[in-house]
Amino acid sequence: MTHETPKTMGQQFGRRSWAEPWKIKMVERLRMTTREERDKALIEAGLNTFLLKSDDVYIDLLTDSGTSAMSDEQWAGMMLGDEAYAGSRNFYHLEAALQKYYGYKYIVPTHQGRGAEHLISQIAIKKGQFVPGNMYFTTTRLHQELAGGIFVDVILDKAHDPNSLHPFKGNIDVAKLEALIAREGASKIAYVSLAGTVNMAGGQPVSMANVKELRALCDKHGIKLYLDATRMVENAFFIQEREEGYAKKTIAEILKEFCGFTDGAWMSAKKDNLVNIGGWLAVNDWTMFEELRNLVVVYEGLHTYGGLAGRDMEAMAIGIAESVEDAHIKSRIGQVRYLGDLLTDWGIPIVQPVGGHAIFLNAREFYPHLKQIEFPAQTLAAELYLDSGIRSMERGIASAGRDAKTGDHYYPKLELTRLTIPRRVYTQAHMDVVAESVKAVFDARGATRGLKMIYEPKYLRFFQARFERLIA
Ligand code: P71
Repeated sequence: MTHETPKTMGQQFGRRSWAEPWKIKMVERLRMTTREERDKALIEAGLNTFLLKSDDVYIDLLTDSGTSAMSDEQWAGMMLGDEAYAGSRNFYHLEAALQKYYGYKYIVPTHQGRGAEHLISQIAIKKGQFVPGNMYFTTTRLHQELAGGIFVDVILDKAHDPNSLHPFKGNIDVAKLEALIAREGASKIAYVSLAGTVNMAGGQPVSMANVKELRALCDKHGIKLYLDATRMVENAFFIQEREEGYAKKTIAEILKEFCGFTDGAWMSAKKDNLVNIGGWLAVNDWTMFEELRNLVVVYEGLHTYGGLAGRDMEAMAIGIAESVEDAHIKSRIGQVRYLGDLLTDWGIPIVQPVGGHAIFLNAREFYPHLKQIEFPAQTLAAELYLDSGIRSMERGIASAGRDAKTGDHYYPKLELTRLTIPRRVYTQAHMDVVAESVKAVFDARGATRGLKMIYEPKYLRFFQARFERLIA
């Protein structure tokens, strides 16, 4: 019998190991389930992972939204909530943190990202105007459409190719944007909607060079440039790593420089900002701020709380400062990459290069025998849950919805199943369990059949849609 010397992960990769820049003070126990229990739970959920009870989930990779572990300092901050209706001290802490790290002048808190999207869309879009953006995000596009806008995807073509290794696949194709402006005229453009690390493209970053070029183009035509800053801190990491001249700058410096090229931003603080609930809007223009501040009281709450408790704003202010620490972001993205490296090495098709917040399994290549209308990504999410109790999220045809005019399904090029990694929550051992489960489902792929949708809600259908297995 041969004995192999066990090796640490670092040794296997020929480098020194690194570890998370935190230690665990409190744990939340997880429940393991049997395959029979999961089979029953999955059928009850209409084969939709959004409809599973979290008690039936072992490792929850549905989303990185609101699922972060807060630090002891954030929890301490929760005790310092000033729950005054107006002028809460915590609002001023939040305002100061946003001014310091993102650099915008005026701040409006909201209950979460879509609250902010609603307000900015209502104010900045006139009916019939175009909203060019770097790929759609579900809630962002819906609010733009509800405000009468027409979303136009102007991201690089390469972003739609899961195998392209372009380092900044989130970039806007400036030629596409110029063509739109030339065709429609600048007055028909509501604003340019730029997202840092593009979620639906696989968490792909935007370069500093791209935002500079966009600034110049927008200035030339008098068009506003607004940023979806939801995962902009993660975007800053990729600039530091990949863009010339940024290796020695800190994440905080890069973040502020990037935001400085934009007119304002909206945010789902449930991601980068390390809180379980919250969002914000920030702009530099006083008139725009006045309008936002006025509308927030209609839909969210007074402009110094925007639907949040004082304690939520305090946790956010502290989370913002923690989120821009270089050690934090290195380990956060390092963990995502670790899982991606395992899967890549095993020949499992994933979106390359690995992005900031998740691994996106390429369900088209995973199940080449399934048609897109048989919901390959939804099928893969169901199979993964059944195998091991891991919950992932469909990001393909079900998420894309239907064309509002023709009523036809959108058939997105990307048909993906997302394994989203919450921040500071799971360990390397959890990632190993996830990788092995994906491999087991991959090895059994030939026998897997697709799904049909048997219930379809009108808005954001993927949340509550129900499916049935197709019988061979
Ligand atoms: C994610 C989410 C949460 C989500 C939203 C819709 C469907 C499924 C899951 C939310 C984002 C986001 C970006 C780039 C705005 C929002 C909305 N992402 N922009 O990825 O990723 O923020 O959820 O706080 O309202 O799981 P909100």
